Amino acid sequence: MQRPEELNLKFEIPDALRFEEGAGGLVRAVIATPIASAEIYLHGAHVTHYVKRGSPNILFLSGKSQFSKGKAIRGGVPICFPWFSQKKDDPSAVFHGFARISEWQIDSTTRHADGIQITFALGSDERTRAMWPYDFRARYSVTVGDTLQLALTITNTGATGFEFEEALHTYLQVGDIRQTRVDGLANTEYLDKVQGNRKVAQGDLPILFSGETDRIYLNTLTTCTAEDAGNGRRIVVGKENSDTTVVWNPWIEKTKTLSDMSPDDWTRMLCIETSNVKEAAIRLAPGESHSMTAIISTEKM
Ligand code: TA6
Repeated sequence: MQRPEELNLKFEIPDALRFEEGAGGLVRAVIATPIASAEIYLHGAHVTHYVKRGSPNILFLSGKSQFSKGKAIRGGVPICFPWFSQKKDDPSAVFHGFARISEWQIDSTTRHADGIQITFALGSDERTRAMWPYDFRARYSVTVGDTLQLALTITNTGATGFEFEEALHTYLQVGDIRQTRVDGLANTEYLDKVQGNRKVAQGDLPILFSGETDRIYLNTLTTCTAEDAGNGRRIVVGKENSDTTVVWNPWIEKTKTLSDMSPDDWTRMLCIETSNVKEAAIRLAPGESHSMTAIISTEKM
């Protein structure tokens, strides 16, 4: 396990980025600049905080989240890879893939034009091959500034082609989901998990929330905007090289089944997930790479 003192010797950026022990004794990078601050755990390369000076937290993080090996952190931006939801050929496999419960290595830290950038690395090994029999290298760059830029790059380092799914499962913090609407997905179709994955047309309407909402929007490259009336702001989720967007709020009953969420947490969170899932899964031949990016920002309403 990488220790903070060793990481600081190699990667600290004075007055901007350092490593420390965080919740559960897990190691995290702490970024603090005049514009924004963030926290990213090596466990899952998991962004748990992104706050712009003078604004409420942009990411939701459950006060009951676990911070332990083998468990996903509840909130922030979990990385779903190399499959989304249940693994097609093995329903007993870890939900949303193994990336979010793996310890990533630090690849680099730099002052970038758009902010402070930290890059994480995860590669295949015996452990991953036992779950997914392919060789890969993943790089995940997090850039913290006026926007939060998240770029996940997967490279096929093996001798055979493979197909993977991916999602940046972003939990946004909203004042009240019942006063929140999402624009940007009009006139698309989605698979509605609440209706047995039936394909449904969104029509020319924004998304409003009045019950459990769990939808995979298909063939959409658009930027989504969550109008967070409760906080008097818009949260904008732009993306590159992503063909699907997942929208999720568990509402009352589903939240009761989640031991790492408080019963009323559903009112404060909304997932808008930059992804390539289902038919948008990515196929890579040996040596090929693919990058998917999410860009998260806020505007005053
Ligand atoms: O992204 C939506 C979803 O697939 C939901 O169906 C729900 O399962 C959610 O992910 C959370 O999954 P998790 O494994 O983090 O509890």
